[in-house]
Amino acid sequence: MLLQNDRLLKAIKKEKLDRTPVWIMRQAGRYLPEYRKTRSQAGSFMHLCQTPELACEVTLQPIRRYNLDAAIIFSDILTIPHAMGLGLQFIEGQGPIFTQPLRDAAAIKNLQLPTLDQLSYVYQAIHLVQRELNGRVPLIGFCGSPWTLALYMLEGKAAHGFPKALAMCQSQPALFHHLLHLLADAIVLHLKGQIDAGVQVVMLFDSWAGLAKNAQVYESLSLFYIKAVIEQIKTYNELKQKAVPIILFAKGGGGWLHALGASGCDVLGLDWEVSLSEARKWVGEQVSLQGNLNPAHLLGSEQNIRLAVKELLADYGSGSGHIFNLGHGITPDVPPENVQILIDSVHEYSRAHHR
Ligand code: 1CP
Repeated sequence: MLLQNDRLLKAIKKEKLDRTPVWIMRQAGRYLPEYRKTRSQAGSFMHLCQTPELACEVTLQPIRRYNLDAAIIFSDILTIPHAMGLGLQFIEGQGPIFTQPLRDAAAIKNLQLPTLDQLSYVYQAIHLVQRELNGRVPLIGFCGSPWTLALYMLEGKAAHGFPKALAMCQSQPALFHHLLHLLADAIVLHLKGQIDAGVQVVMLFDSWAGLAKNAQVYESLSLFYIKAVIEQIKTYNELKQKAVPIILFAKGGGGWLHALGASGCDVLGLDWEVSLSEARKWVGEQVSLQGNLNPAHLLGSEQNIRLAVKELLADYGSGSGHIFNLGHGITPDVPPENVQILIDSVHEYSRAHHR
């Protein structure tokens, strides 16, 4: 499919651009009234995810409203554990909960890879979105990293610090590695399914990278498996004569930039604790950078949002290789008009950095 707007792909390849591309993590979400409406019509978050027409609708909502440079398929990283039988539910005000979390060795040993069939609602949604987008902007597919998924599956829910999961990681390392290995295979399967359905970019969310206690632990428990996933996606690209690039977002991974940059990913997504100019010095030759405005800036005044955007663009400096984004997902309390201000200021101020 010929893309009318290929700024994202050009920034990934560090090709010359007119301005910096911009999209927003969790751009389809509760800050948008149209999302809240579709969400309440759907009844539950899972029904929204699993009904391709509804998932397509909410994927397109931010694209209709704003001049964004990418769409991201509406789904969740926890659909893989759900397909593996953990029973995902979203309880208002509490976030995700599994009805069958992994509580013992037997549960982990009995886990099976999901089938493509169990996740086919995601691929159907991708087909619908691509038909509607008709090349307007590229579509991003995604998965969680093995480490981040393992933490949720062992904990059973989103819990501060994931104490149960980390205790299990300490006490039964071989079993923990068995789980990570299986998850890496499941992630490869799901990313291939999304590539076959037509996404132009894939993204891996290592949202809990920062919970690894040091670089060595991160390398062996998270990055090792991420690299295996990246390697297999690259081989798949060759096999299918495609060139679907990989974005790796590692929240809290600022201490291991060098290792992240050498992971084989095409783009490194950063949270706001890292300076883009510092990151560019460390890894900027190997990869492009995505990020990393603190989402809290979107709660400020117009003047402050514009200033924050200007400063961030200046921090990256001139030339291609930067994709403007937040350093983490947009929060539900952000006024939608502030997102417009952010996008307009990226459009306005970034041109000077591409002359
Ligand atoms: O009721 C609702 O509407 C729930 C809010 C919500 C939304 C909008 C959840 C529950 N998931 C999503 C969609 C979602 N999740 C997308 C959609 C595409 C887009 O960006 O527009 C994506 C990419 C995700 C990925 C995701 N889910 C991550 C990784 C990104 C990140 O924020 O670090 C994680 C950690 C999850 C788990 C999850 N799902 C939902 C929530 C509230 C959470 C986080 C739980 C926690 O705090 O640990």
